[in-house]
Amino acid sequence: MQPSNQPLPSTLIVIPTYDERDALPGTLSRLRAAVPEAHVLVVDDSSPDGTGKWAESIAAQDPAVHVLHRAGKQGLGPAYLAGFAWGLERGYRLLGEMDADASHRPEQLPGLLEAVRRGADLAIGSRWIPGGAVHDWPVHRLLLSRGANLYVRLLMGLGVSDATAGFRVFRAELLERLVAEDIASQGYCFQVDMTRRARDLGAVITEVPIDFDERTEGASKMSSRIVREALVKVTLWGVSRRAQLLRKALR
Ligand SMILES: Nc1nc2c(ncn2[C@@H]2O[C@H](COP(=O)(O)OP(=O)(O)OP(=O)(O)O)[C@@H](O)[C@H]2O)c(=O)[nH]1
Ligand SMILES: [Mg+2]
Repeated sequence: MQPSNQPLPSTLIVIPTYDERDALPGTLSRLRAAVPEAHVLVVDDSSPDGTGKWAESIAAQDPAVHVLHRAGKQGLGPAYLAGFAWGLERGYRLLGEMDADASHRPEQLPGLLEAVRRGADLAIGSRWIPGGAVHDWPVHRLLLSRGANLYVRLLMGLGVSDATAGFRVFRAELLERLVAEDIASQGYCFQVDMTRRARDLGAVITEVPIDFDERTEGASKMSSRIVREALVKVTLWGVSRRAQLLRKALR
């Protein structure tokens, strides 16, 4: 995609962290180099390994870096919602999200920002469209992600190939409407939840191909609880959507 040469509207990238002391420094410096005009908000859930303290020391030197501390580990969804509310209150017009573990390449963020500047309300960095790729993932993770996305697609018909992706940019107008809703999803399914709600609001959703790298530092926070939550919620959302469509057809 060709850059449009327009100045970037005020942009905030939200990075949720829990015990990412080893991974965050590399991600943050790559992000600041790749998109220097964007501000960054680290949302840390009182990481025992001192991630929040370290981020605070960077924020003290770099006015583009901010830190939001939360009382304890409360899940990805609530961390994102708190970060988005923080950014919307301060008037940022483009709000992005990415993982701390460099699975999302900061150098590919400009492509997502560009998609929103060109008209999308939500740009999703997608592993599962042509041009997208996953590097060095073990087979069980590949199967889990592909299987989850297939399940979401069959059940929910979102029209999105990578509904669980956590590399995204939202236009503030859309995000304002989304955070006003009652979103209780905690883990992976938070991403699916935001996608289905955006779709229901009539948002323009664009997928941009990305490379996804397996984390090389720190440990995954994925758990069987997170997978279970996603399975139950996606099934409920899918069944209730099908019932809605059926009721409409029978009317
Ligand atoms: N603030 C906050 N951040 C979290 C929480 N759980 C996960 N994160 C962060 O969310 C991002 C994604 O978590 P990961 O552990 O990388 O999950 P994942 O990408 O699904 O799993 P891997 O691919 O195995 O790394 C990382 O930046 C984590 O530090 C949480 O409860 N609170
Ligand atoms: Mg990860």
